[in-house]
Amino acid sequence: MNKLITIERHFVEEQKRSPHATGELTDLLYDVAFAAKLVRREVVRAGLVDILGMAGTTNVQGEEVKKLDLFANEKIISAIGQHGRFAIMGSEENEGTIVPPKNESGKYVLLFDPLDGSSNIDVNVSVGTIFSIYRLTGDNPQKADINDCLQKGLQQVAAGYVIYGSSVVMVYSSGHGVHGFTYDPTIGEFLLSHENITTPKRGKYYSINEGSWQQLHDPTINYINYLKEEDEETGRPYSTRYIGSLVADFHRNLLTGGVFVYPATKKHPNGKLRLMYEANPLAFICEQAGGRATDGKERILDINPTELHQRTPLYIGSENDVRIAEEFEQGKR
Ligand code: P6P
Repeated sequence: MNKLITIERHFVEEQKRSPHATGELTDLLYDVAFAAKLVRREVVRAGLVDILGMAGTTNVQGEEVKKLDLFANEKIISAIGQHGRFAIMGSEENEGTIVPPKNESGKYVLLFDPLDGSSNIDVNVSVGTIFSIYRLTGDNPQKADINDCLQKGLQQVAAGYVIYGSSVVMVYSSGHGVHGFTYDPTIGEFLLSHENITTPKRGKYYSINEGSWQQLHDPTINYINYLKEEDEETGRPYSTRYIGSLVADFHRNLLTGGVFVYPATKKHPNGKLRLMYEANPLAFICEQAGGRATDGKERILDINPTELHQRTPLYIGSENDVRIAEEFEQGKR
């Protein structure tokens, strides 16, 4: 019988790898896992209670916000902020930074997308929470400000996501590999189900919104056409898989191999996805699993952020596939 390892037990074991660890990061990850359980409880019953539908407001991206987005956002801020372990937070749903309700000793920064892909909630398609943890740049939590949030992705100390799908899985890395935990509602625990996830060097799926074909620039068109060509030696044509929920598309490609592409388009000249809330945490996970993530020219984790909600083109997944995509984007193919 497989050992039943809860995510909390795993956090503690991971902490033992760092002899100087104070346990504070472990506590933060506890809080994130707890918040994920609260969000899961509502997401899985969304069809049963009047929590669906437009909340009538729009978020900073100008997108309609559904009630579940608001709920997830509020739960994460309150469930995590109450322990005073984070000095400052940023949410994809909030324009500015958030100083947690209780900010005493926190030396960490939390950035999160509370419920990505929320336009899929009403049709029971997987959605996800994405999170990213950095250390404060200074040593005084009271002086934490937006500059503590605008750090390069390679400064992350931990990152992960929760996918609310046919099962609820939390995937995280604190720099020692990528590990997945499946929620068991009978005991209310996330149990280790995917230890040391490594992503195949080359996949068989590509994920892009083909409906944007007229919006694409030539290098991207050339790349997608390359993937559609018949070539047995390189496993082409690839199959297209596009759910329209980043966490779901990323998670499938992480496990099976493949490449997700949301490029710069005529409509989104800097891409649509957010650097700090989506690209950086997933790039951290992807690289820890042996994959690659770039904006077509630069490694995502090396991008120097200038704005909290800045967008970036994103090519992420199997290393060889992303490298080929880069060659097309850079005109080398
Ligand atoms: P499009 C969902 O709104 C989201 O932010 C991601 O989860 C998803 O990958 C992307 O946008 C889908 O965008 O333009 O293809 O509908």
